[in-house]
Amino acid sequence: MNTSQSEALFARAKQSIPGGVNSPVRAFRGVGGTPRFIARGEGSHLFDVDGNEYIEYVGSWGPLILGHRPKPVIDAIAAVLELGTSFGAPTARELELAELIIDAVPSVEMVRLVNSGTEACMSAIRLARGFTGRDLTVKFEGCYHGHVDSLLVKAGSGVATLSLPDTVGVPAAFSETTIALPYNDLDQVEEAFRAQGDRIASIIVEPVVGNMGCVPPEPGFLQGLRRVTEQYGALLIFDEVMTGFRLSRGGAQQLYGVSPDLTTLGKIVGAGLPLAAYGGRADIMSKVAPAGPVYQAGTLSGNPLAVSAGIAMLTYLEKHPEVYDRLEKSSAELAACVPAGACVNRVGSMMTYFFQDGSAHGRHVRNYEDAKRSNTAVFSRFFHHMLERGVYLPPSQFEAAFVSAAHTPQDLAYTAQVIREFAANP
Ligand code: HOZ
Repeated sequence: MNTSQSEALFARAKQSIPGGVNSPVRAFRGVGGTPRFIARGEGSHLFDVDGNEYIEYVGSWGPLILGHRPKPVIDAIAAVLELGTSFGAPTARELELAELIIDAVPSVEMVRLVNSGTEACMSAIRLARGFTGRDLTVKFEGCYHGHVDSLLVKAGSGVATLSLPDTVGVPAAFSETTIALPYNDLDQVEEAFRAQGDRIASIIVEPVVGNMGCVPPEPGFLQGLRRVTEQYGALLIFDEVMTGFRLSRGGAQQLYGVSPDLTTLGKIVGAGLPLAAYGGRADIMSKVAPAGPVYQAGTLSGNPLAVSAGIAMLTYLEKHPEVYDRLEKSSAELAACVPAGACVNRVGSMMTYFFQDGSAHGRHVRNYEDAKRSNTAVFSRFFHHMLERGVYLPPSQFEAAFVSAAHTPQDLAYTAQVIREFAANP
């Protein structure tokens, strides 16, 4: 495969952009080699600057549930371009998107639009502190809630991929407001609350983790978090940036039947444009400025292009519930094909092949400790085997792959064939 253009661009990019990329995992540090510079996307396919074509399972890290350039989204953006790109004043479209979110996500009664998942999570934990008058946040090891200072403690995603110490540049005073516990371990949550429950403002959790690879909640875990937070008067925040509108129209909270106090959304809600949101109980959201005293603002919040894309996406998903059946079927087909030396975790259209030493079968990755036991050298070889054969997966063992409604039976059959060709030989 000729990658000379990507190589030249990457060498040049490293001179002017830290590490040559605008978000760390893109640099391929977790797998080695040269990141592909992308020229364009169409449906489930990516085309790089050297003219190579890939069936892809990154989907811009989650937003592209309908694949690249779905017509309703592209048409909506094009129509708004004629009207202006930013006003810094309210628009009717923002209200329309807010109402679509409230209609779809069971626990959300009021919502505030922001620009990124990081912003949404940062704002949600601040709001929880303001509402409860407490300072501490419980998070789980290997979960990633954006690059919020206090939430980088034991973080997944790029922090896990690069094995970075998670507190460089973060004052100890910020990290000390975070209690990091193992995912899927309710006993430790109960112990933490017994010790300092009167100081804990919230638990923030990815209800299905995507940022240490895909790790599902064990039966009773999310329900347990709901019970403990209620018992101690803390808030439960579901970070549904990845799972929102993906695992069902109402997200993981609808799938598992657990109602958080606050929810953060991103990715699909903006249909591939920079848009995110946080929302939840009206009595809590009413504390956000200017309705209340918890400050949060943004020049581009509710940006017309992003909002129009979000409306088009959410309207499409509302009118086409069969998308979720299709995603389930396609994803199950793919997950049935496990590469040599790996085991698979999947919930709906989120999945990860974990390369665990020894036999694949019967192993379960249920938390960050388990995920870290993966053989990243074998994962890298698998990743490059797939890439060379034209299948583009997330370039890290600690990220979830996403199936889209644009993946065709031919895409899936080809992907399965290439997976089968991989011989682990660790
Ligand atoms: N942290 C994102 C995935 N969990 C990666 C974002 C990007 O590199 O675009």
